[in-house]
Amino acid sequence: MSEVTLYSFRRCPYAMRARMALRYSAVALRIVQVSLKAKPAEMLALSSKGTVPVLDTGAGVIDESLEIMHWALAQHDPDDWRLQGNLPAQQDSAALIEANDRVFKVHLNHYKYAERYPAHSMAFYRSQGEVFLTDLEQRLQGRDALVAGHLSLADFALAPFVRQFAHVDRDWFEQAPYPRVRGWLGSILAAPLFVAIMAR
Ligand SMILES: N[C@@H](CCC(=O)N[C@@H](CS)C(=O)NCC(=O)O)C(=O)O
Repeated sequence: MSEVTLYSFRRCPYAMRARMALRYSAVALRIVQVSLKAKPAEMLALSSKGTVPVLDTGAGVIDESLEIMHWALAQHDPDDWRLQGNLPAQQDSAALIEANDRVFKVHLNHYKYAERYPAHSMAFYRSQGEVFLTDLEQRLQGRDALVAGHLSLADFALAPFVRQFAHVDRDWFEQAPYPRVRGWLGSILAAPLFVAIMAR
């Protein structure tokens, strides 16, 4: 396969998860760092909705991060991120990612930008997000991954968002009652894969 191109923004959690899957799959990749304030015309010509990440595979354009992850894993999936042959785990994974993207992400935004949502306090928005953290904490009982016995798609799809949640108030997160989530997140963020996709 010839080189594929990813339009990306370094700190965007959706772009991070796409970059992790693409790097893991070892496809030859050209990354174009875009400014969200001045998106390149070539990217908007590929996808008019104007969000990152956007992947140009040469055979088509994918402008949803989760679909980019699936595309990457279809190329190469050496550690079975797709949990092939385990349909219940695949369904659990899909539901967990959907809960992240549709519910936790909303609470994360409210918590992170609480001053823009004066209806409630920052602590209130944080407690809404903690419902999800509590689920993750329970999932990590007796294993080091969210869905299966090893890290898989959901772990990498969620980690950038949990990272953002943790970074809103690091002192709070360090003492919050989610020690397994802390350990899980810490090991993903310290691993060579994440370090590589965040390199400048
Ligand atoms: N559902 C999309 C969401 C992507 C998204 O919202 N990306 C943000 C940056 S983190 C973006 O590009 N926003 C447009 C902007 O800020 O102009 C995906 O999963 O790829």
